[in-house]
Amino acid sequence: MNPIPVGVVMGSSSDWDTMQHAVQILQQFGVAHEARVVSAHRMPDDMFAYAEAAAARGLKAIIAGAGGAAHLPGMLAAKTVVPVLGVPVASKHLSGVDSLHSIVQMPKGVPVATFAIGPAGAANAALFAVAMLAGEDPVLRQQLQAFRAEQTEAARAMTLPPNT
Ligand code: RP5
Repeated sequence: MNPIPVGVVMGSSSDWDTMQHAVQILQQFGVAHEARVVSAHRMPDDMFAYAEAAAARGLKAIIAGAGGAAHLPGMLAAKTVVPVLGVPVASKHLSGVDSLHSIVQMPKGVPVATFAIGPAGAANAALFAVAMLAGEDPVLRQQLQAFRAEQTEAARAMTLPPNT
């Protein structure tokens, strides 16, 4: 496998609070990754270069987070056939609904797999990337199954306040 199968990119360092949750999951599963700021509207040439090189570099998935008029995931997807997993970052004025709509409403033909707004979406995008890689990696698949089993046990152990 390529030494770096997953790229995590975001439109601004201000997205890191959200996107770090994707990186944490990749670290937890021992999946090699890179994390970079690649702004669609402030670094359009860099964004195109990143997308154009992605397949040849062996990236298997690109997790892209952005907020507001969040065109980064869609524009990356327009320039590569490497699967793009989009994470809507919560924006100040519209709470990330703008980001979500910008990412999820891709016209037919150029898909972006879109996740929930905020940290849950970032973590789930990384878990999805892990699941993609696990298809050809039995050890990773076992790790993912163990992760799910832990969640199941944690939920079974949940208690409610007495007398409810
Ligand atoms: C987008 O604009 C970024 O993805 C970020 O969510 C938003 C605000 O960026 P900053 O003004 O904080 O750099 O491009």
